[in-house]
Amino acid sequence: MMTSVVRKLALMSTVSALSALAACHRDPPLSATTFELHDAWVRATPDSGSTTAAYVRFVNGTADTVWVSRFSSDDAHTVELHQSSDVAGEMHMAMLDSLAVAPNHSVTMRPGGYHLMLIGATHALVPGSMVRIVMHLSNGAVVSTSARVKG
Ligand SMILES: [Cu+2]
Repeated sequence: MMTSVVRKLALMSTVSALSALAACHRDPPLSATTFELHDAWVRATPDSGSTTAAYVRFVNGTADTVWVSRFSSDDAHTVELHQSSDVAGEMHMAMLDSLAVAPNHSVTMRPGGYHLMLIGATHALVPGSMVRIVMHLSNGAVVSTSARVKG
């Protein structure tokens, strides 16, 4: 699902310090029977920029793989799904079309791994405020989460 758009992480000041690569996090079977969004947070926008990253933990308690795609927010012009990776010692970001969450598994976005890029924030995202992020699931549902802005 990786697109041809690959950008050098060094160009993104908000995430240039990241180094760890996060992979799909495989959990033991969950008791939940639904698809849930947890622990969403956004890094505050830098003083001189309107681009930042957001992180969400996706918990798929259903019996089917769920693909998450088409992210948006009223607080940013564009929301893209990205994956950071280490390519020959250099950190890169790739834009993805969708994120697959296997049945009874979770995927945790974190610095250095999967993340959402909020591009063109419509206002400064200051610590303590909340950013609503909307996304579409492959089962047809449209879900959202409120992400807390952290400094
Ligand atoms: Cu990114």
